[in-house]
Amino acid sequence: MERIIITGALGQIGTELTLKLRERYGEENVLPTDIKEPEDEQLKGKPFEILDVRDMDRLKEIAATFKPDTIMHMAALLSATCEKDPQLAWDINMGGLVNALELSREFSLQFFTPSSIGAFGPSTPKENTPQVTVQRPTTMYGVNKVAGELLCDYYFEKFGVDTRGLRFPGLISHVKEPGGGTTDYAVEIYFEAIRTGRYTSYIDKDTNMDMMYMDDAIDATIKLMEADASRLEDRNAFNVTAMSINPEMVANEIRKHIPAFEVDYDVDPVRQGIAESWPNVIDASHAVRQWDFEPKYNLAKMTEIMLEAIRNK
Ligand code: AKB
Repeated sequence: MERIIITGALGQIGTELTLKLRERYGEENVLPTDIKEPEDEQLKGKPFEILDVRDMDRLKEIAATFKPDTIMHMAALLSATCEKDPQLAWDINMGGLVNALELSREFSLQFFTPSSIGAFGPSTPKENTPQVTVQRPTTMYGVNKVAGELLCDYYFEKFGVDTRGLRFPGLISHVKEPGGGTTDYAVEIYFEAIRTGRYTSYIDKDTNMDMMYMDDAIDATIKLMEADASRLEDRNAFNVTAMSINPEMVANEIRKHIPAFEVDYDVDPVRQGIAESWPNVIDASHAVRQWDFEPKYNLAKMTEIMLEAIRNK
């Protein structure tokens, strides 16, 4: 991995991934792309290309000029947005993925794309969800993710494309807020704790989902991409997680820093339904064994950092 194109670079993961990769591989070797111009000061005025991932001609034009050896395909709609317009979700999530994989085949690129805990469904074992298990999701996002995981395996087996990927849990960060996900509450709650001292959660207080601090997610992505290929038995869609938490647990942790913090609940049936169809805690032992996955942040450490960073904004 030396010259990297990133799709969906203005999203929650893409923004921090771009900054970290530029630091590590040099600004001239990382080309972020997205459907609109960047507004973030850290990305403005630096190399950037407008790209709708459904436009294969434009994707090829960018690759022919930039000459990458890697593509990190982050562009996708998240779970709650997908439920509002499933047709559009298929178009962007699957159309974009096929284009990025085809580009990798044609230009011999190393390839990364995230899957998600959304690739699991109500019939999946909820506790210690294994790497290989029942995957019958009931959301369009989940259908996209399962199909995507299989497609990535197919491109490796059939065409020899070096595809790699992680099943991300909810990701928590202070740099860029997510949009349209089921796990977004776990970011909003920190921002509201600082802004207003109170938060109304759309997810019920005792609904557990896997989560991870963004620094761990970015480190895991780079570690997997740089891992020795001969150690990778699973290759795509590795389960990764750092904590299994619910809104009440996050609220209690925030109260250690802001004792007057108040939380109430106005449960959204759509996002609550999605959350209940996902695992409570997944098993990340394959990632640990095959490429030394080792998250550094637990709820306490992450809460301290989130509150401090948002306060300083
Ligand atoms: C979402 O909630 O849709 C995402 C995810 C877990 O994939 N954060």
